[in-house]
Amino acid sequence: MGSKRSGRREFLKGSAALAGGFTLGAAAPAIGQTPTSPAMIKGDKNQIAYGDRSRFETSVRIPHGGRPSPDAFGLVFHVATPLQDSVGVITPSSLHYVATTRGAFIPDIDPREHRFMIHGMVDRPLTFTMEDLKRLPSVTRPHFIECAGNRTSRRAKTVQETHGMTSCAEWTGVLLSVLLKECGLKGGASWFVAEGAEEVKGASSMPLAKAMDDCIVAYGMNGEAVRPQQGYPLRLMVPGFEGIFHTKYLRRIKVVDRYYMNYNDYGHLDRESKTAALGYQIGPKSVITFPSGGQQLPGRGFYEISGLAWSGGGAIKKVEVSTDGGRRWNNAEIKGIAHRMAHTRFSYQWNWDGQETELQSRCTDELGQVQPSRAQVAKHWNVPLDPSYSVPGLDNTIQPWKIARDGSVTNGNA
Ligand SMILES: Nc1nc2c(c(=O)[nH]1)N[C@H]1C(S)=C(S)[C@@H](COP(=O)(O)O)O[C@H]1N2
Ligand SMILES: [Mo]
Repeated sequence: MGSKRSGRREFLKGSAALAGGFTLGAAAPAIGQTPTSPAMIKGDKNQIAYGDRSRFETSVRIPHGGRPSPDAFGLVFHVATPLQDSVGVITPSSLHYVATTRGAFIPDIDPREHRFMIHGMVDRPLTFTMEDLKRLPSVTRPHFIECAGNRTSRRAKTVQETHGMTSCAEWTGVLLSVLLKECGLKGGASWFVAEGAEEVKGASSMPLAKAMDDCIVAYGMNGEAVRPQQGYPLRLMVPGFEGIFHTKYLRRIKVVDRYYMNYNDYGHLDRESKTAALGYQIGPKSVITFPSGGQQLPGRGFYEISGLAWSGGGAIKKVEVSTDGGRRWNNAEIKGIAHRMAHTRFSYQWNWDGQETELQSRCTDELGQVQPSRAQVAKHWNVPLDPSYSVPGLDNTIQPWKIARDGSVTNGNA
């Protein structure tokens, strides 16, 4: 496949290998042609007050799993992020995936009225206003969220359909540990229950050790207030835990001494307190976003393969890419800083020879956990290899993308 990592100079020299006949480093306009001036975007008050993207950029979220959102009654169901068009690691707030347990109306909360209470096994139950919270020491950290609904599918055609139920934003707020220390924990306190303000409430049980480690009571997202669909005015961030635990519209945390069965916990991943907590953390996972399903390569030649990797176990340490269906693995380049429990962008320089092949990526996190193949996971759980069988728990298996000779890219699990 000749897909050894090529240096930049070598790549420029070999530009004859580029697809479509374009050349790099020779950007002068053809003789007699000067670049034309574009039409103007007319000044618009609203656009100036709160900016829009170019009308030529049309990437949007789509309903996940085929259920319309909003539905005929205005209920919001799951919608997925267009990862195929993503660059870098931050998902724009307007494209962040949305998941509501059982469908919900997005509550319209006045932040001046909102209260957040911590009670239960504490010395001093406390109620915070948004103003109170904003006076306290804050943290700002990039973190991904991922819904358990992000799983292998034969029907899915694009990376938006296979992996669009994960996004990464920069979150700002107060560490939950700071607030809990302010309340004072009673002896025997070992779990906590977080609850949202809307009808569905999104209540979940979580180990108190996680609360004292890195949970954030977040009011900020990507440089502004958390968006209503993401939990305005306040949400809980539980870095690396499955999406359902990141309680939106956070209004109450009760400190308790055991696992409580809530709406979210009931019938979810695991009903046993001992094993439930072990299933909360998302395993090492990665996916190639370009080239990915539904895209079309214009011809053989050079491509920068690009993708995202993340893990509930901490920072991504290594990403490998295979351009021959998993036979040989090559180290990918990690772009920028690999933050803990955050999407991490990787790339691999590839010369496509025009032959049919399959692309895959796999990552390793700072704990040394390696992303498994579908075959490994099927063997572990003793389920059929056929990807139409769902694996128990969270699914972090390797996603294969098939490249046909005509350059079309399709789901390797189909
Ligand atoms: N209050 C409340 N919190 C909630 C939910 C909800 O329906 N209500 N959905 C959960 C689920 S299933 C997921 S995957 C994440 C999704 O967060 P997002 O919608 O900001 O992407 O929020 C979780 N927190
Ligand atoms: Mo979810």
